[in-house]
Amino acid sequence: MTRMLIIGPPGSGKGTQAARISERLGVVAISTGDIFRDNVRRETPLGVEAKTFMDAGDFVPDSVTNSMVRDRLAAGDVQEGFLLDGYPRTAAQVAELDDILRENDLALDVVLQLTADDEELVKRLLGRAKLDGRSDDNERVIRHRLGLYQDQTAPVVSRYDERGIVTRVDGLGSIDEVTDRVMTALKVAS
Ligand code: B4P
Repeated sequence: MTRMLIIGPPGSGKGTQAARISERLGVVAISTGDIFRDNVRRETPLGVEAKTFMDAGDFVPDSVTNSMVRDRLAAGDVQEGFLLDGYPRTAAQVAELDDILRENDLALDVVLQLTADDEELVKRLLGRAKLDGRSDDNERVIRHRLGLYQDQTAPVVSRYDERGIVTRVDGLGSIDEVTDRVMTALKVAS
């Protein structure tokens, strides 16, 4: 059973690799970004609240995000393992996740960090913008999201580094190459 986080800057391949890891390890992947986007599409109260922040490339407030994740992790399917994609992104979210896991008698096995340089990230996200026109994939908003990652999410990785559970994987190269590296890092034959 694997309980893991995948962390990386926007465009590093988190969502892309999370889907593959989930399939290979047979664990449920939970992406906060996907849950928000689904709510935006369905125009739920959560989606209406999240949309303004997402369009600007800002984080959705911790209170909103934390209660959404708390509800999701209460579902029975996480007992067989899980992969959280895009959460936690702030110090307050780390504290909340610690509480949720403690209350449910769960512990994290590994935090996978994907790395890539800013120019490659911008290039990928502008490429995605041409294909699916995500409202937060324009250069100004992308650079803002990269700045937020450095300011708020890089310190999150340091917190897990102190606990000795971070595995870093180079996110450059083709999607298949990165998957191979990830699987090797997770010590699972790909
Ligand atoms: P996310 O959905 O997490 O968006 P993201 O950081 O851009 O990552 P994503 O998973 O989509 O992209 P990936 O790197 O896989 O968050 C979106 C927004 O939701 C946030 O800005 C925020 O507003 C809100 N949010 C989410 N979680 C939150 C939280 N915890 N707290 C507060 N707010 C939160 O892929 C990017 C592109 O690169 C794809 O087109 C892909 O095909 C391509 N790609 C991937 N790997 C590649 C490779 N090896 N080579 C070439 N291209 C590659």
